[in-house]
Amino acid sequence: MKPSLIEPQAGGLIVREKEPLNLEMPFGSLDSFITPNERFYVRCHFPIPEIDAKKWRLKIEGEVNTPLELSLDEIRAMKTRTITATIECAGNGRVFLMPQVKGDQWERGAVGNAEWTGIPLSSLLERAGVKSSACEVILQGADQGEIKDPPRPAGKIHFARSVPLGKANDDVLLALEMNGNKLTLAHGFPVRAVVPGWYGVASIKWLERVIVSARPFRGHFQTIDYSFWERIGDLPTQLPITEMQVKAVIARPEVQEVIPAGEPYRIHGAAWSSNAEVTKVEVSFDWGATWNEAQLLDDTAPDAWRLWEYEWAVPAQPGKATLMARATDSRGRTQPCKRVADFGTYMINHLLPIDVQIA
Ligand SMILES: Nc1nc2c(c(=O)[nH]1)N[C@H]1C(S)=C(S)[C@@H](COP(=O)(O)O)O[C@H]1N2
Ligand SMILES: [Mo]
Repeated sequence: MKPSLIEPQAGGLIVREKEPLNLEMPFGSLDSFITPNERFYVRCHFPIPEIDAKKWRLKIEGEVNTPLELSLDEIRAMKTRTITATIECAGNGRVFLMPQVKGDQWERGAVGNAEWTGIPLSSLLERAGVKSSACEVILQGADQGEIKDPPRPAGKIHFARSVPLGKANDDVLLALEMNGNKLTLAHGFPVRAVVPGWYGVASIKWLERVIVSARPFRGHFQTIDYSFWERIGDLPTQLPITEMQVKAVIARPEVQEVIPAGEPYRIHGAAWSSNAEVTKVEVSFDWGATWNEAQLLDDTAPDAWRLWEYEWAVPAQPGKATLMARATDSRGRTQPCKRVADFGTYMINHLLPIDVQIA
């Protein structure tokens, strides 16, 4: 059966953009550790490419001893692995930035957690034989388009990102399946990369080329776009966006939800980080003056989010309340109170107040 585009829309996703297709999960509907495929957000920069699975080939080239060209059947015949990984778009939460910035106005739902089955990138690299001159692995998608705003390269470009050779060999997966089903077109059929712990931008969909490079790649989607500033002393230095920042997001209540006074209410959500475990989620009702520890729920996996809940004794007095959640991870990182200005329009993990009505 041909993978369809209908599937993601069937899950009641919010349409942020039709062309290119950008769909968001209504995060208030979070009710399971694994995000069902039809509720997993979709982020595309260019039109979804038409791919003929029979003609499709994955090329591995560059600093390798034996360049390869593999058919889908050849890839499917290789030894697979299944991992659970959370992918968040680096622009998730952008609607909360003040003043408003350019880009898709994602709320809370440009994030999902799935079980991915595929071939470790390391096994392809091993087959091709990486030369000692190699430092990075560039992943190229089949999709292409023109960049609208300068500075921009001339003509159409492919969507592409690089990962350092160490990360490529460590845990990058070339996924064929998402939650036990063949990838849908929107999620990158026939093969997509999954780069655990990194923002979604690195998880290249419709993968068609793997280029092993002897020098760092400075492509559009990791310099002009999808980059941030880090300071060396006072001096800002530009870096590509890679690891996800620690973050807890409240699924329910929703902003302006009306909550019955004097009854218990289950506040719940998800929390994730990168290359670390979420060790604590806390909830505050007084703008962060005091914090109450939430309960982390059962399901865990190294690169997956953690669901959490907190039973709130809702005041008997009607009125307004403001809720905030914050996560801490095993690397000792926690969320900043205020927006980090050097993060630009990405990596939005400062504390977000959720105003509700008690009635
Ligand atoms: N080829 C290609 N890969 C891509 C993109 C894209 O536009 N083209 N978008 C990236 C971004 S920014 C994100 S957040 C994830 C989203 O993956 P999803 O659509 O499966 O949720 O795909 C990444 N991989
Ligand atoms: Mo993204």
